[in-house]
Amino acid sequence: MPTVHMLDYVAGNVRSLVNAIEKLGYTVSWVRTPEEVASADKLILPGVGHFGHCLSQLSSAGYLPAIRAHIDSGKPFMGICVGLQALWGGSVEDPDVPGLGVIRGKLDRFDDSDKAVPHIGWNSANASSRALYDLRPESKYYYVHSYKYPYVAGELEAAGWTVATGTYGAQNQFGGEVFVGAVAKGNVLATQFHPEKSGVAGLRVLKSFLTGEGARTLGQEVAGPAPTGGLTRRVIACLDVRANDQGDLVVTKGDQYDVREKSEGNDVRNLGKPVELAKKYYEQGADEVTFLNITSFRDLPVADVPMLEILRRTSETVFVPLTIGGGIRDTVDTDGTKVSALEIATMYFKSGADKVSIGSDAVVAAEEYYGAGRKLFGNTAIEQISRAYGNQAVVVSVDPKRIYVPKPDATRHHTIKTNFPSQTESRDEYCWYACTIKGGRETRDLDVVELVQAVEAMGAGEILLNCIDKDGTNSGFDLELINQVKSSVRIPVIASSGAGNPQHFEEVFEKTTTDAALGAGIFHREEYTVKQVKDYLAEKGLEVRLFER
Ligand code: 1PR
Repeated sequence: MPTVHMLDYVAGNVRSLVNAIEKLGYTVSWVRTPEEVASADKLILPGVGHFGHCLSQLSSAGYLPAIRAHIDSGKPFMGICVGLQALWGGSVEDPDVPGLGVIRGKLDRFDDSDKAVPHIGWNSANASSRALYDLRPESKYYYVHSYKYPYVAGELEAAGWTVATGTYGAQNQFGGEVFVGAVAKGNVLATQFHPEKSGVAGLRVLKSFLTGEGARTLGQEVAGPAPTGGLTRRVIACLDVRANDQGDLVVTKGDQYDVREKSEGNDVRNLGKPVELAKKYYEQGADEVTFLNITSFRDLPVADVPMLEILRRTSETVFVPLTIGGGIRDTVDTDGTKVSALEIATMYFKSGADKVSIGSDAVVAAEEYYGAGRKLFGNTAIEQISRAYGNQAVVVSVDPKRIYVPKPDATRHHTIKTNFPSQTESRDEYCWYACTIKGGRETRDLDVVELVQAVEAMGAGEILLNCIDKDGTNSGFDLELINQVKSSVRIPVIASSGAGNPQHFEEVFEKTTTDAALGAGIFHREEYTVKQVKDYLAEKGLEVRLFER
């Protein structure tokens, strides 16, 4: 099998990239010293996390001259995500750390005054009728980044680059920021998006690089449909996983978090096998797949080996982002060894996860944060994992439930006036959302606004917003909850719990500014496919990623 060389310096999920390359019929040979770069023909620089972290590591290990020499020699080079950013002279993310300087200028940060940052999701890479490694105007690619090179028409082109752009923020009245999604010149290709996470469209780009076809045709004029708009509405399929009474890991689904059948025997509801279902939803067009190990608070990390296996096997066939949650916290193993949340997360990233989701531990950390007068000590799971892997890799899963009060000053918590008063005699019209831990088993004196603001300060990159009252009810998302949380943070929010039909997805995207919507039972019970939901959204004029084979 032909070989491609990949730099082995990076923290994060490179397993998916290796899987994607292998699926295309190539093998990966790891480059572990600067000297080995010289023996590479095709070289890939993957990148996740901070610009400064990535460039300092490359620099201190002595890689930068070797990479420059590879590029100058005319041999194929591809940079991905921070691997693209490394081509520039620097980034405001880490102003003191220089980049490779192949392209003049400095990266800046997306403006978060009018939109969520990081920019997470499927966006265009529009090369304006020029051939650029099989990028297609109608396709969407998966991006996850806070920093970008702002596109100025003609600037990079004047230096010989062919450029593809994306636009973020165009869906609101402020207009969008146009950024560089991919650049190529001669032997060099770099993508801000992750081709290995961009489904069929991304695999085409990788193939075009590996076969050399992309370099041969670069810049030629191509006819094609008009490019579509910016960021799409993300639809996520979620799989709650736990061992059933026979000890097999199954996908289950609760009603307000109760996953046991109401019938005799009271078994754990079994809705299918995790790896098979994940593949099915990928093939239906799911934009992401999330696994939640819902009984992890009982287990030790070593007992999570089956979850690692699920991730490994899923990442061989599913080329969209994978999130894993459950049990990510500092813990002590059976033999007394301390295992940090960071170590557990690392196991998951190495097995193919792109993001980890933290539930109970985030609540405890937030309580400590407020207890210490809003001070950060750098030692929480969220801080440690986001420092090592970037904040885009850390999701906080929130399990709130409504607590009704007669008037706002009846509690110290952030209340809303609700259109759905309590069912009690008092018909209370105000409520706050209490955070819970251990899968809803314990309710804490912390409200959802306090939680999301604390975890944003700690470096979480995204909120997975469940709602115990709505979970499994098929009655639609809790729009009031989503609006309260969206107005409290700048990071993206995934709406979850209650999806029962495609109209509910349309409603949550139209009536809130949620960044993504997640469904579980609706897909597991085969009431609707992911494709049906997305086709419906498209029919209603919402931007979605089209289904590609
Ligand atoms: O606390 O860090 O160990 O993480 C545990 C994780 O497991 C948390 O993310 C928590 O949300 C989840 N979890 C724990 N118990 C349950 C349960 O159901 N008994 N599942 C549970 C939460 C939420 C979504 C669900 C949506 C949509 N499930 O995954 O799929 O509510 O459902 P729907 O579309 O069918 O309404 P830690």
